Amino acid sequence: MTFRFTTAGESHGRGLVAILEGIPAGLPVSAQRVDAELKRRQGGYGRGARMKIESDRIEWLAGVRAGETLGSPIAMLIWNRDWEHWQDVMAPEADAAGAERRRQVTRPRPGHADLAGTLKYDRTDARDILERASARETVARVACGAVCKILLEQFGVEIGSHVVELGGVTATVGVAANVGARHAVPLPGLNAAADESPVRCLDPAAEQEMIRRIDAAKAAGDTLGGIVEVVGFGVPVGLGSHVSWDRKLDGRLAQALMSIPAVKGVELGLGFEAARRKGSEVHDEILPGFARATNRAGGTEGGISTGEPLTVRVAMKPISTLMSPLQTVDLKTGGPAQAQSERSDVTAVPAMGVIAEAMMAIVLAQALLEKFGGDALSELKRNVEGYLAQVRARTPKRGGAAS
Ligand code: EPS
Repeated sequence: MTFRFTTAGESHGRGLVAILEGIPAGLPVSAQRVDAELKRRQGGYGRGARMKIESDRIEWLAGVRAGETLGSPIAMLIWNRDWEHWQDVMAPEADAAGAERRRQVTRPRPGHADLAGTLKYDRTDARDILERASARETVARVACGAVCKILLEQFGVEIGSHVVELGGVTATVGVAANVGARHAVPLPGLNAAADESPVRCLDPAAEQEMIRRIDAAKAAGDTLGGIVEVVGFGVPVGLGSHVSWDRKLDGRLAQALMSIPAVKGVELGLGFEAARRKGSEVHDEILPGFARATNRAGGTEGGISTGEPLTVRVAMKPISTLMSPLQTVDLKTGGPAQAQSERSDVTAVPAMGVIAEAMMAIVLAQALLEKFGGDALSELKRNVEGYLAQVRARTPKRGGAAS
C-alpha cells in the first residue's frame, strides 16, 4: 500500500495542485465537502487583504468519478485569483525583451525562509524562495486532509481544533487536555463551537482580549503567535507501532505538525508539563474494561494509539512579515536596510488550527491504511471490523471476564 501526498504551487502563481495517492476505491467524496474545509482555513480574525481576494475551491483533475474515488491518484487544482494581478511578475516564460524581473525582494525578512533559501538555492531575488515558503501552500494540504477526513469518518474518527492561546492570552474554558482530565468538549461540537468564534476560541472572555491584542498589534505594525489544541476523537487502539522509530504515531504527528509554516512546537497530552511532574501524576491508570480515568498521555503510549482522544498542542510563532520591519541586510548592496514589508496577516493562528487538523487527518489516514490495507473501501471496512472484534473479545467486562 502506497500512501503519499504532494503539493505544488507558488503563492502568486497560477494555482495550487494537490496529489493524494492510496485512498481506496469507492469512497464517496464531493468538492463541496472539500471546499467547506478550504473556507474554514480562509477565516479567522487577523487575516490580511489577500483572503478578501481569494475564494478557494477545488477542481477534481483525476481519481474521482461519479462522486466516488477510483483508487487511483486523486489530483485537485485550486486557482489563485490573485494571479490576475501578478501575471507579469510570476510569468513562467522569460521576458522576450529581457526586462528585469519585477517586484524583486532583496531585503530578507528575519524569521522567513528568505535569506537561508536565497543562499541555498543561489538566487538573487528572494521572491524565488518566498513564493513557495508562503503559507498559501497549505490550501493544498487542507484539500488532501479533507479527503482523509472523509475516509476517517467512515470509521467514526473525527478531528477538531480550537485556539487555546493567542498573543499571550490563555483560554481557560473548554480546555482540559493539558490538565489531565477528559476533554471537556463533547463530539461533535468542537469545530461547530470553535468556528463560531472569530478567533476559533471557546472562551468568550479570552476571545475578546485576543481580538483586542490583534487590533493593537495591527496598529503597531506587529504580528502575533499562539497555540492550538487539535483533537482526534474515535481513533481506534493500535495505529502506529512501537517497533521502529519511523512507525511511532506520536513521532509522525510531531513531524507532520511541525512542518506547518511558522510552527515551532508540538506537545502530546501533557507534553512539556509531564517533565515537571512525578510519574504518579503523569501516567493514566488502567481501570476495569481497560478504561482510563485520565488522558494525560494524549492518546498514545509507546507510539501506538490507545483509543483515547488524541490531543496535540501546536505552537505557532508570530508571522515574520512585519509592517514595522526589523533590521536586515540588502542582498544587492550588502549594506544595512529595513526588511521587506509586503501585505500580510497580523496572525494566522485560527487558520493554523484548520491546517493542523488536515495534517492529523493525513497521518491518521496513512496509519489506518497501513494497518488495515485494502484497495476498496469495502475491503478496508471488513479488515477494520475484524480487528475491532478481536480487540473487543480481549477486553474484559467491568466484572472481570472477557466480553
Ligand atoms: C503569506 C502572505 C499573505 C498571506 C498568505 C501567506 O499573502 P499575500 O502576500 O498575497 O498577501 O495571505 O497566505 C495565503 C495567501 C493563504 O492562502 O493562506 C506569506 O508570506 O506566507
